[in-house]
Amino acid sequence: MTVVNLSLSEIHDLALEAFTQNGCDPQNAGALTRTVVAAERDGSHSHGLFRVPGYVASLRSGKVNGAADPQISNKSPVIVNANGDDGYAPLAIERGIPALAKAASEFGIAVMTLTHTHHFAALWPEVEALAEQNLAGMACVSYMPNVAPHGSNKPLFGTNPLAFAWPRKNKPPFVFDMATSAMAGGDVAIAARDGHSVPLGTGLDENGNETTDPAAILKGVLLPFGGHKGSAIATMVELLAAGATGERFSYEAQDADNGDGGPPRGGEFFLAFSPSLLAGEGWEGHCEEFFEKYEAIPGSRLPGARRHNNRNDTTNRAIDAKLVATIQELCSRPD
Ligand code: NDP
Ligand code: PYC
Repeated sequence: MTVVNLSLSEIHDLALEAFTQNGCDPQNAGALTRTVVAAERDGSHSHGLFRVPGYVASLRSGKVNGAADPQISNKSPVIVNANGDDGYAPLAIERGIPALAKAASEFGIAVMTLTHTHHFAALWPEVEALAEQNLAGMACVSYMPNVAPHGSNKPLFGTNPLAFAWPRKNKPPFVFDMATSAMAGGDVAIAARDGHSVPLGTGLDENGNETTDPAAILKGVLLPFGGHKGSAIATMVELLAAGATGERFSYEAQDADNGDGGPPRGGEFFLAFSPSLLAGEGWEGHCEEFFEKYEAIPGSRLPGARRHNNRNDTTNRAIDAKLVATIQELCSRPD
């Protein structure tokens, strides 16, 4: 693969231009660009610039509202709704998190439903934003069916990520953010693009046979991580992201989607709670003892540590040259 080396500021300018030239107003373009730059900064490669062509496709098709004006309201003191006005998720999330954090800090626990949005990004930015307010946060989102329930070869679930963050004093939070498929769809697509194989167990080809060929899996189906256990968690994500928000299950999202390659409309579920109010005084030190024990175990590392370490790297990022050329082309809007 040929790469070009771009600074984070060049990545910012490239993404911002692509969004602005394709119908995003400054607020939506700004929020989307922040997620793309954060992903490239942290090394979340399948959810940074790689997603820009998909974002642009849905702006051009008119499926996603580039001038969305998300509205935040309370259904009860501890239930916040962020209605995204059919735009991309990042602006609605940025507007909704302060209301969710305020409710969870005051009452100990709160939820937020995100509706009328299109989610195409990693989830760690939203749970880390809660941890920055000294709250624990959980978020999950469904997609379109490309993952088969355990024991079958018929897609029903999206890759349905689940993210969780726990605040730590003067340290980056503990964070995990994972697809509930054996591999995120974006990583399978990148492996196919780069001609790499994937581990057996990632997915099945269109005849239902196990394969290490990512291109064959993209025509077939992904498998949940961890067999029946991952399948159960993927089901929970469908129920939280669609059942509990009133938004679309993955199969409903696909039925309503125009197939432009960008993300369908769907929901996201957030839970935030205050360890300080739940556990009381001394909770931080108590948890630090646990983290110290964890990190002292040879061979272990905390989820999130790779990304947080990448944040200290201020050097240029190596980006696929073909992807950069594609995005540069997308910056000129067709007549
Ligand atoms: P990974 O399998 O790469 O990582 C999952 C989690 O495990 C991360 O928190 C990671 O931390 C941690 N981890 C990885 N290796 C280790 C290790 N050796 N020891 C301890 N922890 C480890 O993520 P996925 O491929 O499953 O998901 C990638 C992204 O795709 C996520 O950000 C997800 O939100 C996004 N996604 C978004 C979707 C959407 O619909 N919007 C759908 C599906 C996925 P670290 O990051 O520090 O390596
Ligand atoms: O990587 O599976 C994925 C994905 C779906 C939507 C955004 N990312």
